[in-house]
Amino acid sequence: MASRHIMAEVHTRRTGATNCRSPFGCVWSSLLRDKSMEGNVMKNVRNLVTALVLSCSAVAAIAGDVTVSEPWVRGTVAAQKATGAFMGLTAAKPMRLVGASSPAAPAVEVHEMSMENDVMKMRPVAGIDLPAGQMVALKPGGYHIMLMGLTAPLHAGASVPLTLSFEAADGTREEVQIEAPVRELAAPAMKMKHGAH
Ligand SMILES: [Cu+2]
Repeated sequence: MASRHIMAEVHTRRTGATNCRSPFGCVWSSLLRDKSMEGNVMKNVRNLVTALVLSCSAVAAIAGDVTVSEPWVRGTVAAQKATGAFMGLTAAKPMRLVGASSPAAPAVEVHEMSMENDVMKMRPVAGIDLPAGQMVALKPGGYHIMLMGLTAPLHAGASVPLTLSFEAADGTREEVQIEAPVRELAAPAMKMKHGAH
């Protein structure tokens, strides 16, 4: 069993602003590109950006055989006890997401949402198969990680630690720890164009 935490910079450097939801990550990326920014200004912002770019670690974690991309958790209102976590999962070899846990919720299950007789239904599944090299999306209306019994409301700006458990075909387990940023409850499910903010 391996448990690794991957830092922001790898991802930021790899994918740049196009795949980065964090506005700070965008600042970082544009600084990398903007060679005209030099001297004191650059020095001053560098420290700031170094700190801020850590927020980008939420965007992707690459650990062992599974890459987690753009995780996020839907924000909640005061009395709401459950919400969903969403992300892209890409496995290097055939793997299976078999479970998850989080300090934010005592019960965490892998769920599937589907239409049954014109009604949207949600049910726990034993796992989600991840074919080699193929991104499987956990998204609203489909697979998701259900956080139940939330101890506190989740607001944008916060992030939720999640430990994802994967199982390989030979039965070996692997855990990946991520931080999923919270998006406002009303946040659109669709990916926003980067120029929008
Ligand atoms: Cu659910």
